[in-house]
Amino acid sequence: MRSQIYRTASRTVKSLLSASRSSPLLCEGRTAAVATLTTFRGRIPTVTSFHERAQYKSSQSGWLSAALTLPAAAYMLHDQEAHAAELERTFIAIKPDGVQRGLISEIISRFERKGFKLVAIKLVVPSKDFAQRHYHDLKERPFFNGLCDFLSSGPVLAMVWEGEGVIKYGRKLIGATDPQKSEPGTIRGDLAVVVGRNIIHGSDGPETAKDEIALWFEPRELVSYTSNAEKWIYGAN
Ligand code: IDP
Ligand code: MG
Repeated sequence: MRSQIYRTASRTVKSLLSASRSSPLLCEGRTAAVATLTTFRGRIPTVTSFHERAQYKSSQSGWLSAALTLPAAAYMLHDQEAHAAELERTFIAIKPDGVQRGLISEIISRFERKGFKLVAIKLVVPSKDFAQRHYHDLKERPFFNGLCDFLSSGPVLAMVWEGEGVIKYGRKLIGATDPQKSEPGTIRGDLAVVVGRNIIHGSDGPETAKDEIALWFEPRELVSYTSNAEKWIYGAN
């Protein structure tokens, strides 16, 4: 009897989750379900992006009551989705030199193979003004003008990557600013020679990650999804 209730409840939650996947109008419900699962497990709901937070807030009450009627299912289901909602995001860009040298797939594959998840990507030619906004914290440096000229000189591959510790570890994958000092095995260490052509940018902390993602992407360009590999990438024994 108990297991039958669980199966029925489980199917109901599953179908609600999959319906929300197929309809953008329902994605609000899915985010709320994720937040609800986190609540139900006795943890503080941590929903990372601001638009997810807004969605959670606007639809919280309806889903909370639904979850109360589906306790076992809500407890068991989609653990990885609850986890995914807590993961951090960073802004990574392949600069014009990396794009022109045909290093896009090489760089993406390093982040992908590590286990990080791509949640936004686009090829853009930034204006000089945009480049100046991106590098605003370097405006007093002598190379600022040349740096902004260079960033706006051709296509840049702008991306957002998601994963546990992705901001700090993304910087490790990238290597030191000056490729002469980057360790072999890092992107700059393996693929670049001088600081003025170091092929890639990565946010250097949580605040810059948030600001840079907001500068380069509209919230609707960030795609929240569960990757099949997540249950093999995350877990504790
Ligand atoms: P980061 O890219 O490793 O975060 P930052 O100090 O934020 O390094 O500098 C931004 C970019 O400015 C670097 O990636 C590099 O392209 C460029 N840059 C930094 N220092 C120099 C320099 O001394 N000469 C020329 N360009 C520089
Ligand atoms: Mg920097």
